Amino acid sequence: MSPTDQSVQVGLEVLETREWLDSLDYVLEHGGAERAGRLLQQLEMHTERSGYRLPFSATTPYQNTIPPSKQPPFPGSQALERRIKSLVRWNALAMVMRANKRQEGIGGHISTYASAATLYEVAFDHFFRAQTPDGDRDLIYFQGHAAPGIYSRAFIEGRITEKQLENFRRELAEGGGLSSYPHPWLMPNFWEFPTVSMGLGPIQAIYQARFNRYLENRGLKPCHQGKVWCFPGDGEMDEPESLGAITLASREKLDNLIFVINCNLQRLDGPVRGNGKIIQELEAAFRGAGWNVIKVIWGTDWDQLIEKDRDGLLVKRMGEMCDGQYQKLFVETGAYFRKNFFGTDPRLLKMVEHLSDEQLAKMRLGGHDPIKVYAAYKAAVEHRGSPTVVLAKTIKGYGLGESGEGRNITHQQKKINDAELMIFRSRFGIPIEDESLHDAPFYRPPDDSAEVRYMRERRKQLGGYLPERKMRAPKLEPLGEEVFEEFYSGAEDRKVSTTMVFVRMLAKLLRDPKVGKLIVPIIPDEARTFGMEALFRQVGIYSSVGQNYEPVDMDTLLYYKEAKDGQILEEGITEAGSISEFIAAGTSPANHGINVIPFFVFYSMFGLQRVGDLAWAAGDQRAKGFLCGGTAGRTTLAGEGLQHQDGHSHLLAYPIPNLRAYDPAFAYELAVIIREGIRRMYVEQEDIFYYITLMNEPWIQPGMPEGAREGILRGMYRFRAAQQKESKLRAQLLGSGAILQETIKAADILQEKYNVAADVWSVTSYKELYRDGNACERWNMLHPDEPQRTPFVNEQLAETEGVLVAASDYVKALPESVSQWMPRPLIALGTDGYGRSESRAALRDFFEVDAKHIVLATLTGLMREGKLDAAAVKMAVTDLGIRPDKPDPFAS
Ligand SMILES: Cc1ncc(C[n+]2csc(CCOP(=O)(O)OP(=O)(O)O)c2C)c(N)n1
Ligand SMILES: [Mg+2]
Repeated sequence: MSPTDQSVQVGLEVLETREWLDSLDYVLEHGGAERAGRLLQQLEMHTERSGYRLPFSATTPYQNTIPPSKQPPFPGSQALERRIKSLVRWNALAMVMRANKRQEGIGGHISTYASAATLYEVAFDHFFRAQTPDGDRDLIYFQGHAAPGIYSRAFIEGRITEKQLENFRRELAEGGGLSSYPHPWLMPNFWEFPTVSMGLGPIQAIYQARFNRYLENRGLKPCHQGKVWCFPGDGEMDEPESLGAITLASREKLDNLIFVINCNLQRLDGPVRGNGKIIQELEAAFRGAGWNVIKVIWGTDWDQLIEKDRDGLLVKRMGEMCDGQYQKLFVETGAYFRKNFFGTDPRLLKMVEHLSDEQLAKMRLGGHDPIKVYAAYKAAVEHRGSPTVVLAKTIKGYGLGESGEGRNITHQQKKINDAELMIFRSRFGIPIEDESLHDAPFYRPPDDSAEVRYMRERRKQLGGYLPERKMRAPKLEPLGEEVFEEFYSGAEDRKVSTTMVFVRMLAKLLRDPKVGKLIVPIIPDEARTFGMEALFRQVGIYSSVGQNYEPVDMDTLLYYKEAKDGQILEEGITEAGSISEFIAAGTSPANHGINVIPFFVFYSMFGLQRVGDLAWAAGDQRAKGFLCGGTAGRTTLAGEGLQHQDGHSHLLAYPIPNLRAYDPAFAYELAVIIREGIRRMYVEQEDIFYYITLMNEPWIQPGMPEGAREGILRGMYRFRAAQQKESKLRAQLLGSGAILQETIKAADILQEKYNVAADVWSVTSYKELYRDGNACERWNMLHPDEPQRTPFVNEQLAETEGVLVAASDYVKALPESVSQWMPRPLIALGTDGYGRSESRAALRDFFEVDAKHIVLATLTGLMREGKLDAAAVKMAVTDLGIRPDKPDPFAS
């Protein structure tokens, strides 16, 4: 084609496009959007039927979802809100700068909030409701790194003192301080959700919204107007947890959920998608998942240009640029902008010829424009039928001047220089004189100033201040023994596993007239593995729509019964989702004032190991409830191999300070622990939660020995005393969970074959012993002249005689962690190593934790004490059938 032919062709195309667009405009005007939509669908179908494949696009053009014609009027005083926002910006900046001047390296972030200020301020002034008309409340997951801005607002509101602000990140300073990020553990009256570990906020927000619906559908929560707002960063969306549950949100039609993603195009090191466009990528993901997507890209300054863009030239150009280029455009001069953005086409240049370079440089982005942000939020809260995500384009470090705005280093910036401070001050109109500027003093207008009065009035209209955390639920009435007492007496007639015992206890709790309704069983997808299917029928599986199909197993007793008021939360195969649901339930007493008692039952290997960071977050936010690690132990789950056999979850429980971890062996131990757990968490309202391992190996459940209760809870008790009182060879055998049975067998062998009198101890919790030992140690160190305290483990063993041997289905580090307080050296047996698939017996032999190895360890201890000679022990090795050349389980 010659150039002339080509231009004729282009001209024709332009004409043809115009005609089609004019027709569409006509339909829109006369038939409305719905008619236009149907028509477009018909066109699409017609094309497909004719055998042509249309290019698929999950995205819409790179422009605002809400056109100016659909924008609601802005209801507040823009001038006052801008003043307030400027003051919040200033104090947020000042608190980080001052903290870093005082103590170099204390950290803090100024650029995240700088980019998000408008996103938060519009919400604080118009949307976040501390109380809704029906008595509900909005729950807000603030972006962790934006914390300075949230503190700064609370300071101007008069909720945080200047002293606290001064002590940002220095909680230990005199007068108290503010935690770096949202930590309910550190600020239990302020923060509700720890969000700074990226990805945990988004997934928790989704499950929070789902859990709110669950409470509503079950009639436990009478109000329903509250929304869940989550503010993630655009970089944060790369975390698998951030996007991992978005289809659940749309499937569940969670229109009580709003994500506002601060798309400043940057993360820590550089651009989020230098070569792509994060907003478009996220739009595709969320639209594809069925969310309502609202893009807020361009500010009001762009409206006129876009309106004049009849041929879509501008929008096309907007779509061509990648984020890396945009990042540069927004920090460059107006002339650069003109040349590099509009300069690609004379028609584009013409569109902006009436604008000076200065005006061009000031063209604001949507995320910094309250009018656009307000329109988006209003549409989001009014939207029904699906969750909404607002994708707001902003500039990282907005307003921080030459060195901070939109630069790759901006995330780490803690300070700006005096000249920049001056520009910032003047740009945002902060009434601080040049002379005092260097110290970046805080500024709070007086209580009777227009700003403070306005913001307080706005908050009053929205039900009060937030964030605010407090215990909103009343204390639970203490439980009686009815549910638990049958487990104290044991059952000699049949073998049952602790998992079976647990399920029976849960079923009884569910039937209890007082707490039955409050129990929340949460299971990813293994109810049948744990023998919990009877609960399907008993209380039903929660489904927001009930059961719209006839279940295939309808004719069986234990069919898969879904119901709108179902009590079981069967989450599907997502441990991250299930523990997020657990956290939502476990924080419900504080967040909703509704006492519910969650029991999250999972394969123990896929708990603390798989979702440890969420468990840590659960502790931080003071979640209550029971994490139940099913099929626990490295040798108990026969045949499942390396990715199922858990020998370390109890070790992983050590670092979470308020997590109480137990490895009970018997029904009565479990009953005592669960009963006490409910008392401490819900009657005493202690901020603790529980990790309990459950096993699937059936055995005879003995009755509870006299006086065992205290020991069960504190970590150990003597389960059985040796019968031969006169023997000179003595041993104390410590066993836990699954391996307690091996310990008992070992004691029998020792008595019968080797004339060793061995007491058997059940260690229910090494962590409790460890905690107690350290507490005594510390107290003793700090109080040298007072009577010294004795660790419980020492108290228990001090009066005993003989060698000490401990065996568990977990790594040796557990018993070794408390051996320092034992009266004599300890020989620890455990399941260090990868293991094999294999049967229980073979695995216990492999790991050297079975009865014969416990016997050998005991004889070895006696030899070390000089009570047996090596020849006797060597003979025992042979007699017991132990191969000295067997592979080392730790290394093979
Ligand atoms: C799980 C996790 N990994 C890494 C970090 C460290 N980190 C803190 S902020 C940040 C960048 C955040 O970027 P973005 O989400 O885009 O937020 P912005 O500050 O740009 O709003 C990183 C990597 C973290 N907090 N959590
Ligand atoms: Mg970012």
